[in-house]
Amino acid sequence: MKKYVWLMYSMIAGWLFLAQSIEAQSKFQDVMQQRGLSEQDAIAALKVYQPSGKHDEYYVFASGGQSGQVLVYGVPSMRILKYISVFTPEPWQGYGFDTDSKEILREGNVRGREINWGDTHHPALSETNGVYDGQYLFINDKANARIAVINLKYFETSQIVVNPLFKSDHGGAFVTPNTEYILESCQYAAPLTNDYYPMEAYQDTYRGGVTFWKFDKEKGRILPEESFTLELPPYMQDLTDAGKGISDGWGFTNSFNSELYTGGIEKGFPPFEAGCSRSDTDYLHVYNWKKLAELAKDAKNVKIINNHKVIPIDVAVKNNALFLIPENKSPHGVDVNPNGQYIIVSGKLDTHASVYDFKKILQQIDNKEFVGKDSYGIPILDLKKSLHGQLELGLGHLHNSFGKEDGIVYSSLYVDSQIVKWDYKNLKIYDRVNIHYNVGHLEAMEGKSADPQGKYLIALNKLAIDRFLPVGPLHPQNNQLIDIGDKKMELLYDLPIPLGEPHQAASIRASKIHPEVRYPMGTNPKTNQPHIGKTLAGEEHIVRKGDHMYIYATMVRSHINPEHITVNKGDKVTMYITNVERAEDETHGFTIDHHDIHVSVEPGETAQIDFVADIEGVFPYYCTEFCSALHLEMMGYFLVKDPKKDYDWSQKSKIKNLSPAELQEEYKKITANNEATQRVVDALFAFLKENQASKYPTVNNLLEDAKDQYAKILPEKEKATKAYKENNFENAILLENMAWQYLIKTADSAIRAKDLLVNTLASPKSAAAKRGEGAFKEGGCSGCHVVGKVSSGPDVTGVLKRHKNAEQWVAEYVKNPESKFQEPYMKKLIEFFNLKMPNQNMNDQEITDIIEYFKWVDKNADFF
Ligand code: K7E
Ligand code: CUA
Repeated sequence: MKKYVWLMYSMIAGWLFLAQSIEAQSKFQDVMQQRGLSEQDAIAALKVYQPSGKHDEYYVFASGGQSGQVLVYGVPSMRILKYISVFTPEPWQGYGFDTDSKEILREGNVRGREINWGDTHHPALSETNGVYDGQYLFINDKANARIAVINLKYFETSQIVVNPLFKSDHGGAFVTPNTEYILESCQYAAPLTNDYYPMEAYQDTYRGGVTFWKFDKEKGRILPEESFTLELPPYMQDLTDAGKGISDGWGFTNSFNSELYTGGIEKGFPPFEAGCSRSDTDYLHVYNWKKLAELAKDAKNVKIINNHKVIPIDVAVKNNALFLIPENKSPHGVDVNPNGQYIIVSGKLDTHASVYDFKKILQQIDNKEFVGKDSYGIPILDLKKSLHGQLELGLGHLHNSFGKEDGIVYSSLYVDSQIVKWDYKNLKIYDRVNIHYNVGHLEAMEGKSADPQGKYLIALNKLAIDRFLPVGPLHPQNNQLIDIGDKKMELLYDLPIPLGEPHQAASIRASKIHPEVRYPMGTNPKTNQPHIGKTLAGEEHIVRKGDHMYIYATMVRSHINPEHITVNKGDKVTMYITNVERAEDETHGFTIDHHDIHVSVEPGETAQIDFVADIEGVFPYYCTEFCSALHLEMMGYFLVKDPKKDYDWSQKSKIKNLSPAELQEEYKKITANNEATQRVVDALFAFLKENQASKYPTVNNLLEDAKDQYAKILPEKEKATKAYKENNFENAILLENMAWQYLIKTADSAIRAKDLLVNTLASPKSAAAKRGEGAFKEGGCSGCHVVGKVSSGPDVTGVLKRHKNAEQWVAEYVKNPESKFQEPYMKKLIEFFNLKMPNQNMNDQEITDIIEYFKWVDKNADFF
């Protein structure tokens, strides 16, 4: 049995037949029965369930389809973690509502037109030597031919580039092995200029192509001025992949209209779908991007269209940088295998997958061995001579993703609604699994990198039909998790995607992603640079320059500074808001009512909003994240007055004043209350100091935050005392009240720091337990037993709870294992693990110590 399934079995086994777990066993079966779960369901549940607080092993970045966003979820739990806003405004994150993110969104304007959505298809992770490096994510917008860059340090979109030539794209984003270039191939051919040409001019003036966007990893930016495009015939280029390993330097793009068909259903012509699939073959485009990049440097090799360098077809051909190979009719995905030798083209309209061998392709190119030229003069290689082989997989083969073992690939069958596991070297099918329903892309973990991880696979299904509670005619899509860790694939879990059609996903080990938890104080997250409006606590101010008001504001639990902003009707308003928190996850949101404004300000971030105060009135503004117990009080007033008007009002209502004696009474009450709170805070600080909280960065951030708040108490108290001495009891009370607020904020952060610290620190081991741990490890026990895990022997956690008179039982067992082998429970264990525990010749002291160690393990079981 493979390790994974076996581990699950042993966990279930733990429930089912470990001694003294009869109660648990019946509980387990009760739940299964009540919920109508089969044993297979229960195993699947155990494989995906993550207990609260446990993190997933993989990140999956799925395109958000028509939402123009990127979806982030964890595997195996399939818990959704984030929607990254890319081509579409997203109010929670303030994307498209604050000035800096609007700037990025507006970089994506096409020919001056604001575009506020995208059709995202293919996310790609940045690579170093063909392996994912966890730094950047790229994604295309098919509808408007754009590429976006997402910085994985902050999970924020940092750049959008518009293709200057293509009207739509599909073969993007795909990266070269060191992310030198991001490849974007055209989909629907059109004139590369922005001019009109009639459909009859299709063959002469419509073109496709591949754009090579130069990427600067240091800066995290695409450099449009160093980017270029290879012109291609109007064959409707589809998907693309960059070569790697032995095919590094080359790129591959398939297509589906070698017929150059132009449709015209309304004129009585057969529709596109018929005309584009008439011929038996289409073309796989093969090009040498390294050579093209060299060519693009010389002005004589390029023509400039829309301010962008284009290498014409004939220049590429003359320089032996562009070739065609026939491929079975109307194929779809093209995927280069991990070492770069094989290129798999999916059949789509043909039941066969075609495996091309790059060595064979290169040999023909080197020998100038061509079967002819297409009508644009591009040399054509022989299909048979280029193929390693073909294999019949089934109907509607769309995409491929590589497994961990050499030669293993998983493919999606759209029409058959299946995933097939097969061997592209030996051309053999190993397994099939039915999915629900109509799968497009699929993603085995890191399955498109040079270092695939296998283990899990996501099927990105188009249809969900009956999978979920009905929500009207528009259904969610369905991403299904499949266990591929064993010989047989096994469907585990359904994740409804209520957002758009997530064509493709890219996955990566969680250990490779290192996002920041806060910004350096005053950062503009869109540029990663200090913001011009950076404002620290104490620096808040408002300045007028002509009719332009500049507001430098801060947010911190639980106030916004300033709290009153008065402007004239018609004033331009620029507001800079800095979240001066240092604590993790202390985000504040900001809105001014009736102004279509919302920003999210993360700790350390400075956000900017710009608007015109064009309506008169009183507009509350407030924090939109429930950030502390005093969150509702985190507000202020934006007042817009008309300078031409007189505002007439007189004070009629009066607040009833308290007598001095009553005020003094209230003052006493609040100071007594503050002293009591102070004692709580002192105890918290003492605990944190005693347990060296400052040694743990995350705990320390919270502690620093608590200290920040704490430092504000004394000045308030001094002012309060002074006011009291001056018999200004009213103010003294207000100031003590402010001191109390800071005490509460201090306590809030300190309590969180304490909880975290307690969780971080398991209880210390006694001397005996320490010796026991040594004996356990050196005595050979750890060869079979791993604390917190079933390995080749059972988990020792809980061993003292599993047996009657457990300490004595364990002592006897370690001393003389043989003596217990006949016990029914032990018989089962031996049968299950297929192992008998050997006698390690421990002495009595060692055995006593080991039992002490086990006690410590049990006590701290939560930390393992
Ligand atoms: Cu097959 Cu756009 Cu990659 Cu959808 S594409 S499925
Ligand atoms: Cu800040 Cu609510």
